Amino acid sequence: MAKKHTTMQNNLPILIFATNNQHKVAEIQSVAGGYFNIITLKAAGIDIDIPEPYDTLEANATEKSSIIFKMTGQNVFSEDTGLEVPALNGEPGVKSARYAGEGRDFQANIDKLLLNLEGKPNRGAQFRTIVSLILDGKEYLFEGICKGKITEDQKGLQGFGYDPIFIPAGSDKTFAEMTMDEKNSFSHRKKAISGLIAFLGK
Ligand code: ITT
Repeated sequence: MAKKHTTMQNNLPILIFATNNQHKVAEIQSVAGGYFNIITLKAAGIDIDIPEPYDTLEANATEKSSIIFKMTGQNVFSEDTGLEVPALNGEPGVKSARYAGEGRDFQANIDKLLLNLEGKPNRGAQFRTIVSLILDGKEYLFEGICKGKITEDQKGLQGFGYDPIFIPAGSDKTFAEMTMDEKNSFSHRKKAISGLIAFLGK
């Protein structure tokens, strides 16, 4: 592991996490321990609304990490995630945060998705996460996919976003009915971050 990215305290790499989503921070903190140290944007003293202007998860993830790298010159990662529903031609996909409008309202997004899926026999879906890591000025991408299905009704209070209506394959509970550790045992985000962790360990 490259020493120049390490802290004095625990000898682990330090990465700024370019996100304003505190749920993502909590989920990644819970799997990063022992592998790397996360500096949040808040802890780095950065208060900006990071844009997501592109039509792919990859381009948006790159945009988020690049902006923070340009501001700080430090090692940084970001991630962009979408819920992809084949019966809706892949929507909400890259538009997941703003599916029901610029308000980025989780409940309004869920309501719109359930309405659009009404009467459709195929309720299959997948979450896809792209992590963009900029290490020493070079970018690396990692992908994580979690396949599953959309429920008829929402269930559970944990998590965020579309968690109350998504059941991962191999479970009978929605993500919102799971503890964070249970969600991590299936999740797109955990899989993508595992790629980053394996890369850092090389
Ligand atoms: P940053 O860009 O600041 O990282 P964001 O919330 O805008 O945060 P994304 O564009 O990646 O992040 O996420 C799009 C939306 O997809 C997000 O707002 C949620 O509604 C949903 N989403 C992402 N990950 C999810 C997860 O693990 N479970 C449920 N919904 C999720």
